[in-house]
Amino acid sequence: MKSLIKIVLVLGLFIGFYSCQPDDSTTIVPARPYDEVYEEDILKIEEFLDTHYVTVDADFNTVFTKIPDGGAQVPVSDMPELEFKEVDLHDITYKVYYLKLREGIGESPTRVDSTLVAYKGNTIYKGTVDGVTVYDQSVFEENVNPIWFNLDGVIKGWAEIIPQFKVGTYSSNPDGTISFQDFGVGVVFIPSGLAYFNSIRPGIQAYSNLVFNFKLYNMRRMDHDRDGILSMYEYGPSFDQDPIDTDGDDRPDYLDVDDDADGVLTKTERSFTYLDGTVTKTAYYPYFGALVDDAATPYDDTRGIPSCSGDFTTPTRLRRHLDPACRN
Ligand SMILES: [Ca+2]
Ligand SMILES: [Ca+2]
Ligand SMILES: [Ca+2]
Ligand SMILES: [Ca+2]
Repeated sequence: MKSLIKIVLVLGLFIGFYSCQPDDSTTIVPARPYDEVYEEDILKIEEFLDTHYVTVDADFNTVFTKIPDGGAQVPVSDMPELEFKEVDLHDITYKVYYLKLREGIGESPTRVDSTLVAYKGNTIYKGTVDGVTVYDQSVFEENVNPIWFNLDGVIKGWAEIIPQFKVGTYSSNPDGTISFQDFGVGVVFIPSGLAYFNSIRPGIQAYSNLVFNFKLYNMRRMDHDRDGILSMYEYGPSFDQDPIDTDGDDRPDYLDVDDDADGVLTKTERSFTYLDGTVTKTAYYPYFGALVDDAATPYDDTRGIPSCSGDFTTPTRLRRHLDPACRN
């Protein structure tokens, strides 16, 4: 199904940009052990998935409703769109469930990229009214118009699941609005340990499991340290591990302008000079060389950042900006 959503993009959409940042809390209560809380959280989440069905409208907005006694609705836990990702943190393997309502057709962000997302966040508090179990799905935050988020600055549950989706396409309209099509849409069920845990925030009690319906409209590759190497390449071999820190100064490579601490900026180490006629000019090797040489440039574009020994192509080579042995 092809959905067309028209959205007015206005300046100032950065309002609320940090609203999902975990260090933005107002109050905290004494921390309980993560494993003890997680045991309770995952029970509540799985019970919710077992006892509710979802309706999805034409714009992929979702409503979760408790299945009435004898109801024939399909519980979320039985939907083929339900997937989960295991996330290791706090010496726990968290299970993060998400509904992949539509994957999207474009690129996927990594957890060090920036994303343009519209979302609705609600809690799922379980309680009892007149002896009947109820689930309060209070909405604590909603952005119908998308806003940009750096995935390295949001709660862990987001950073892990948003990259499981892809962006779509977009086009400009004559009236200045932008239409997005075929973007990724999902719902994620985040245990409190991967959200705000013992922090109390507006509309969110301590130890709240959070549910987000999100639409991944667009993304931007980031280069945090502006050394010309995308953060996704500097992060390390796996986003399921901590980022690499070549020189061990507690600043990961993707935030470090001199990754090997040899006193020469990474940006300088990926530069080279070439002759343009009689004029010496400077250019920069990309992390990976181009597949095809561009005949318009006076150098070989298939070369990426070389190793000390002049290997320009082996994908696993130790690139020279990470090898202080190159300098002397
Ligand atoms: Ca960089
Ligand atoms: Ca470092
Ligand atoms: Ca760097
Ligand atoms: Ca260096």
